[in-house]
Amino acid sequence: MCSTCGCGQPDNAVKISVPGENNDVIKNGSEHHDHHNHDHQHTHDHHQQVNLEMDILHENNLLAQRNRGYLEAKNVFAINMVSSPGSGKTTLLEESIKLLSDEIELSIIEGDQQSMNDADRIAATGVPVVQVNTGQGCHLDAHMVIHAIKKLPLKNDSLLFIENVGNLVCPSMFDLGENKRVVIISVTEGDDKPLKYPYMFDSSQICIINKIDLLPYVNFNVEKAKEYAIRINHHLEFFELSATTGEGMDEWINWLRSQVKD
Ligand SMILES: Nc1nc2c(ncn2[C@@H]2O[C@H](COP(=O)(O)OP(=O)(O)OP(=O)(O)O)[C@@H](O)[C@H]2O)c(=O)[nH]1
Ligand SMILES: [Mg+2]
Repeated sequence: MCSTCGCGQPDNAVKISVPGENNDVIKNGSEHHDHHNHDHQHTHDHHQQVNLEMDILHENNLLAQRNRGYLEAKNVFAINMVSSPGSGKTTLLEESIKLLSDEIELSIIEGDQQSMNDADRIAATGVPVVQVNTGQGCHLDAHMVIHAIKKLPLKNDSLLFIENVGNLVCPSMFDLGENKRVVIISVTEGDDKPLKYPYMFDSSQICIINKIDLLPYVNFNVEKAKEYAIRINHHLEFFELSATTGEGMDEWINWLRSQVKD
């Protein structure tokens, strides 16, 4: 959590950038960090820490509701993509963009601690993208998303993908105002991930098992992974796919189409 993992350090600056344009810096990512910093005593008092965590999450939830209302008014369907680093979020986005951008207006928010790498990859597809660099932060929050949305040409009746910072822990606690949270695990990570990081699976509605092209080479039991995930959250819907070979992509793309139409 923020106050214990250190991701909300007071000197942390969040950068919001569009490839090829000037960058904005927003202090701390959230106003609440500033506010709480006034009387920060560096105490390890448990109650104070719990209160701080509750305040941070409460403020985030209010801002997420504001995002949700804004997106709903524009009929924008927003997806928050969460996973550990390297499970294939950006690759899946690149491939989904190729298959969907002719029929649906798309825009992307990229979250990473540093670099414009993912935003540059998305910009190469021609779809509008904003990069949020969280600095020491290990998750996006609703306030960062408000700033990022302001930089996007967000069209009515469109689809917004938010690629969260690669991390299976902290992003689970931060509602961004999305319609659906999609957790991705790749077969190189081990099939026990749902049991070890249950909060992410509990707070998601969709689970994608990616890199199935590598199944012959790794020790990953798809049925076991699904069974573990269902133990945590029996509402989860699954897609098994390979973003690089295209296997299983049709089902995922058809699901996206159906969500935008609704
Ligand atoms: N074999 C295989 N490799 C994949 C697949 N999807 C992604 N990769 C590879 O996995 C690596 C990481 O992919 P990314 O798309 O950058 O992963 P990410 O989740 O966006 O990573 P972060 O943004 O750093 O968290 C790259 O080398 C991809 O080519 C897949 O379906 N199969
Ligand atoms: Mg990425």
